[in-house]
Amino acid sequence: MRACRNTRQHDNSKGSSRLAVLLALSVVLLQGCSQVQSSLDPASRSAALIANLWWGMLIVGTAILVAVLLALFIALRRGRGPVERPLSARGSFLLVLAGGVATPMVVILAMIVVGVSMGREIGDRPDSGPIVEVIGRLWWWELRYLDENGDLIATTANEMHVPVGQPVRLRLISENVIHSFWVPQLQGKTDLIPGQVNESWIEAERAGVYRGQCSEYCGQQHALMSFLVVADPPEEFEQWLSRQAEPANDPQSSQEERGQQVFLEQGCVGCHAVRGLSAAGEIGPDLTHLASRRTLAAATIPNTKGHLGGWITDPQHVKPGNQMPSTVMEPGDLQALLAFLGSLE
Ligand code: HEC
Ligand SMILES: [Cu+2]
Repeated sequence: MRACRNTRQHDNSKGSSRLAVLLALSVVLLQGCSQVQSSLDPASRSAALIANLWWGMLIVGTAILVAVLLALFIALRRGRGPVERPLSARGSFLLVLAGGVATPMVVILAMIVVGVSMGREIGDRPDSGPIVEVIGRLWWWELRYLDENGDLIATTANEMHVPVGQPVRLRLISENVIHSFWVPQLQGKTDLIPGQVNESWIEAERAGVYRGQCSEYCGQQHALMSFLVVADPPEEFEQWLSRQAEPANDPQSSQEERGQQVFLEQGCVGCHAVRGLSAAGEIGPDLTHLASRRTLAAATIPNTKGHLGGWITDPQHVKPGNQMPSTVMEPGDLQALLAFLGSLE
């Protein structure tokens, strides 16, 4: 008896700890809905449509699952003993027809109608607003802002600014492999396919910083090919864009001047452009306004002096396989280079 009671108590505590684990897990999962880069925390009309579709499918799917389990349960219970009021052959046939043919058809048709009309609204691209060419590189994003005539205004990388409440047209281009542009809080995915220009658009409804991610496997650093979309009030966006269009600041101190010299002599110029300097490399990101960006190396590390120094001395440690080689230089040169790069606002 005592042994028996003991086991039961033991089982009880096991049950409640399992419940605690389940509760903790659901809290963690639900938290995922409000965190950065969540498609369930939409900040645009398109993303809200996608989130609603997701919730709708979850609710319908759950209802169907419960109904099927209930039917299974009833069938199992009836199968145990002699059936009291068996269904006629016609009755069973109608039941199978209703549950197995009619219901799935209605549900699937409804989903197709909702999905297609939603897809139309999302695919209905605006015909005005800023144009940004998004170029998928290995493994970072080049961003080229164009005016209405298609002329280049400014080039930047990994941090797209957009005006709140205004549509921005995107032209998605790749010269290497297939990438996919995805900002879950703003819009669905669109692939970047070599040899063609795909179009998409985004319109942020509230100011904020939205994280995006390449979502088509594109090689070793695919997972660290992220970016930020910063939605600013329109006036701030205009200021940002005209700043990005300007050439780089001139060095203001002898330290920055020495840093500029180091930059020119260390081979950085072979891969990086700094407008206003004789630096027009095209393999890496444009660094003209590097200091204005929040992150480095496709949203992999924050843009601080320490991280920047670590990146320049050993980029392969931060992002193994990426296309920037390590540069060995004297500490004094590195400090000067960091001062110069820090002045590129
Ligand atoms: C062989 C080409 C090459 C050389 C040389 C090179 N880089 Fe890079 N650099 C790259 C590439 C490619 C990236 C993008 C890496 C990524 O995010 O995958 C990059 C990224 C960077 C970034 C981050 C930019 C951003 O916005 O994310 C900085 C800063 C940078 N390089 C500075 C330098 C400096 C300073 C030197 C010279 C000491 C240098 N690079 C030399 C190719 C190069
Ligand atoms: Cu990619």
